[in-house]
Amino acid sequence: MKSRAAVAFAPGKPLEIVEIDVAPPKAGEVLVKITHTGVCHTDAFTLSGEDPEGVFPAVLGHEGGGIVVEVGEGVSSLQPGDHVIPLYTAECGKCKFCLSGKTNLCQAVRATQGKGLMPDGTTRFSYRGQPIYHYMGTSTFSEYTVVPEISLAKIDMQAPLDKVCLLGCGVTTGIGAVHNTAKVEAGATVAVFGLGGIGLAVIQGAVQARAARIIGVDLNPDKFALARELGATDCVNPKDHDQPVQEVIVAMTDGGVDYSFECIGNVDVMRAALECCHKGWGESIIIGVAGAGKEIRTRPFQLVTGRVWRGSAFGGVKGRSQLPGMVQQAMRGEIRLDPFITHRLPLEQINQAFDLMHEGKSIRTVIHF
Ligand code: NAD
Ligand code: AHE
Ligand code: ZN
Ligand code: ZN
Repeated sequence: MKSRAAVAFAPGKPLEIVEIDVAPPKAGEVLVKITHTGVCHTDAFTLSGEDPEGVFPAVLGHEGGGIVVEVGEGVSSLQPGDHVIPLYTAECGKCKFCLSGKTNLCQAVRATQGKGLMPDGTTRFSYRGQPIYHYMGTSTFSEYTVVPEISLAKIDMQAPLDKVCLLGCGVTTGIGAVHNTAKVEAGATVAVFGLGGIGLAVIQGAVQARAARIIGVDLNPDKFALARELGATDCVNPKDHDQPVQEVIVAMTDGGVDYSFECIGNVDVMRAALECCHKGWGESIIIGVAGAGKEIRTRPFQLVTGRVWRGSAFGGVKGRSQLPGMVQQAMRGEIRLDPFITHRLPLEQINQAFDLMHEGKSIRTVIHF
């Protein structure tokens, strides 16, 4: 079938809106009509050419919501008409990772997914007879996409897809990192580096966890008002201080925070986020994605003296079993999505969504088809 899609033909170039061909779903696959998709910084990261797994031409996008159109052979858990959120972290329920009880990082389709391919090693997208790669197993920047059954969370049909699409990445990642990865407890002190969609979702999670103090850090002071509205108790702009930001936070918190979250993808900030943690127990969670060749560093003494470095992918959330419940929470108002949606644009204007992000003017732009 034909599908309107925003195609990344080459790194560093704007997306091109073209009509691509989408082949029918094969065994274990599902054809989904995407109604809405957010634009996450990770899409921009991969488009920039910094992602070691980036392959071109590709249909990017991984924060979408849509409706099942057709199921392939053997698909039993979904049928046409079901509302779904595509998952870049699948949940097969059978692999060593799924069965470990220790991680959400199902590996059932991860190897082919990282190469921009469906599990059988081929692609369902083409343009003028040439293959187009998938992205993160989701490719939500196409009106029609093909996704493995195990990479779809079935959600309440009453849920507004134009909002809950944000649970496909940003909001779930931030909230999940607080509860599943850090396990922030009531009364804790928290620092959040980067106040984009991910950092603001961390703030929301920290409020749910009843953290006593939530310190937002950003170089762009325009981000502070919404951070405060969502529950940040303090906002720090490193540019306002002569000392390194970690020293500023240690001084503000009688020795450091209990938990910090890096929501930028900057390895120098990752160091600052670790080093602003309290001696003996402070934990720093890396959420931001850093480019090819980047490495983190600190003095080992920081870890010897009890600080902990962890990472979090999709907030440690198991998508098929846990995302439907988060959608219900959003419908009950227990997870707020509206504050994240600063812009709405049609697919044809998706490049503007990337511009708004790079200019620091948006939190999330939701694209409609
Ligand atoms: P965003 O662009 O909306 O927000 C980033 C924020 O960081 C901006 O407000 C920016 O002003 C601020 N910032 C940039 N450099 C800074 C610095 N040196 N000091 C302080 N603030 C600084 O991005 P986002 O969509 O919120 O994504 C944030 C990061 O999280 C990206 O790296 C993205 O790839 C990553 N991410 C990871 C996961 C995961 O599962 N691990 C999921 C989603 C996004
Ligand atoms: N492809 C990159 C890594 C990208 C990455 O870390 N992705 C996050 C999700 S970002 C969503 O906005 C993630 O979940 N990673 C776990 C996984 O299995 O990909 C690289 O460095 O190669
Ligand atoms: Zn994302
Ligand atoms: Zn699995």
